[in-house]
Parts: sequence; structure tokens; C-alpha cells
Amino acid sequence: MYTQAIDIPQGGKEEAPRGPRSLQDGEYEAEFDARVARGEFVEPKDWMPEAYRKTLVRQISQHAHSEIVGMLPEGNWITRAPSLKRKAILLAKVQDEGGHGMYLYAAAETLGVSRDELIEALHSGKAKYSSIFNYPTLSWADIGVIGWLVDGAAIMNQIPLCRCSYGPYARAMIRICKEESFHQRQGYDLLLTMMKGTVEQRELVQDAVNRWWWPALMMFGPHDSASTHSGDSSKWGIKRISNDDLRQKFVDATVPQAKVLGVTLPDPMLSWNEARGHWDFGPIDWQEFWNVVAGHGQCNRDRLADRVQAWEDGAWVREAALAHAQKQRHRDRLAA
Ligand code: BYC
Repeated sequence: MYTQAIDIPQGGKEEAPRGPRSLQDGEYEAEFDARVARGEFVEPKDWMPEAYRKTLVRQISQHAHSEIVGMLPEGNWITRAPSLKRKAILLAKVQDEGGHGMYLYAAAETLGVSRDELIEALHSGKAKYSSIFNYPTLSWADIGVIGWLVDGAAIMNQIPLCRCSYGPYARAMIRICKEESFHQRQGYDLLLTMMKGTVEQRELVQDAVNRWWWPALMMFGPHDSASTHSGDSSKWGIKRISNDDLRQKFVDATVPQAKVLGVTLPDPMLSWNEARGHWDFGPIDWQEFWNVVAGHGQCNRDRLADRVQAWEDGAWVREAALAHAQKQRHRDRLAA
């Protein structure tokens, strides 16, 4: 589906080098800016500013890592799902997330970076992944709340990415968003079922909502005023809607859903602001956010340790696949 463009463009006007700026690069940059302003896609072999390429590698790979690490909190509940139906749904969802990670690694590879480099950056702690996956899943209700709030926030953030300026990322996001909406609905459906159940089940749902609400709001990133990348990313058409605007859209969409569900959102300052036409909400604990981002959340260590372990345990599969491919190539050469 994607060009695995390790062959970074070299030489010529069409295939300009991505090295340090020169006077000539100014022309390419003007052309690039005009193209982005016209809403056209930038494709892997097109000239692009080095900083644009770097920001995309950063964001797409962090997004891929989030999908892969994001399999862990839910994977924890596959063996404990309360029915065959719920188990099958959860298995399919977690499998989808693995697939999303693969599309996204492939999209990042089109920017001239290898999968091994990306994985190494995750495992060494150099690359980030979403803060949300450093919180524990304590009960079955957490699985529903992850679908409703975490996937709900993810969809809100990811729909504008379907229109981002980098073609392979935008195209990957279209498919991912379709699957995410199924993920969100299954979570909401699970919660509706639990809310129609026993008092204990309703308490489990409320407890999970209390624990996941604020971390879900943090998924959108820091306030616009503290967002280091927003300026460039908006100029380059990567970010179409700001962190704060997306967060507000998410709150506005979620409050009525909470009412239908019959749960309370844990924010005493949540109130409808007629003048703004939006829900006001209380302050986010940014200290907690940055603490988690810096690696000191409840589960950061376990999540990374589990990923590294899974990578090491899978070494024999990668070796077998390589040996098989080599044998295939040898056979093809003999047959030719
Ligand atoms: N967690 O300048 P800013 C999913 C970092 S997976 C950790 O605003 P940007 C799912 C940010 O990286 C959901 N770090 O950054 C999977 C930057 O640090 P660096 C993942 C965060 O990039 C399985 C610094 O803070 N979604 O849906 O302009 C199951 C300053 O931030 C976070 C994506 O990755 C965070 N929450 O905007 C269920 C979507 N927020 O890199 C669900 C794609 C910020 O300079 N990514 N930081 O060291 C984006 O849209 C943007 O990267 C963000 C941040 C809006 C997240």
C-alpha cells in the first residue's frame, strides 16, 4: 500500500536533496508552502523541508507506538472477559490496534526511517507514546470506558488527521478512524449493558469514569499556549484543529453521552456556558500530565518492560520469516 521509501530523493529539481538549506531550497520551500496552502497532499518522493519530515516522523511514530502500547491495558482483560461475545469483540479490537500500529510504522517508513530505528527509540525510552496508556485497567468497566472515552478522544483527534498534508499518514488515518468508531461504540454498548445491571456493576462504571475522565482530556496534549509544535504543525497542514479546540469538542460531545449513560463526570466545574455555546470545565492537572509524559506514571515502567519482553520473545518469528524469505528468493533465482 505504501512506498517504503528508504530511497530518499537525491539531486535534480524534482528530486531535491534534503540536506542543509541552500538558496535553491528557498524555491522548493515556496513551492512546498504553496502546495500545502492549496490543500494538496505531499507524497514520499516530493521535496519537503527537513523540519517537516522530522516532525512527521516524530508524530507518526509516536502515534504508532501508542497503538502498540495501547494493546497492553486491554490485552490484560482478554482472558477475563465475562462472555464469549465480549471476548471476541475485545480480541478483534486489540488486533485492530496492532494493525493500526503497522499502518502507521509503514507510513513513517516512507519518510526514510527504518522500523528498527523506531522500535529502538520506543524501547530505549527516547520516543514518547500517549500518556493515557500509563494508567492501569482495574475492572471490566475500564474496558468499556477505554472504548467510550479513550477511543472517543482518539477519534476526535484523528478525524482532522485524515485531511493532514502528508498523503500516506492521511490515507492511513481514514481506515484507522473507521475502525476506531467501532471501538468507541463497543465501549459505549458495554457500559450501557453494565448500567442496566446490578448496583455493583453501576458502581464499577462510575469508578472507572472517575479514574479515566481527566487522563482522557490530557490525551489532546498541553494547552495551545504550551504546545511547542502547534505553530509549525498548523502552518504545514499537519494539525488542522488545535489541542484546546479538540479537547473542547470532545467535552461538548461527551457530556450528553454521560447523561444518557447515567454517570456523573468527575468535574464540579462542568457547566453549560450559554454565551460560548460550550461546556465549561475545570482545570487540568498539568503536573500529573508532565509527570506521566516524563515516564513517572503508574504503569510507564511495566508498559515498556512488557513491550521489550514481547520484542525479545518474538525474535524467533522474525528470524524464521527472514529465513523463509531468503529461501524463497533462492528458489526464485534457481527457477529463473
Ligand atoms: N501523551 O507541542 P505538542 C489511540 C507531547 S492512540 C504523551 O502539543 P504535538 C488508541 C508531545 O509529543 C492515541 N506526550 O505536540 C490506541 C510533545 O513532546 P515531544 C495516540 C504528549 O505533537 C489504542 C510535547 O508533549 N494519538 O488512539 O503538536 C487503544 C508538546 O506537545 C501528549 C496520536 O498519537 C500525550 N497525550 O501535539 C485506544 C495522534 N500530548 O514530541 C486508543 C497523533 C503531547 O516534543 N498525534 N505530548 O517530545 C497528535 O495529534 C499530536 O502529536 C498530539 C500532540 C495532539 C498528541
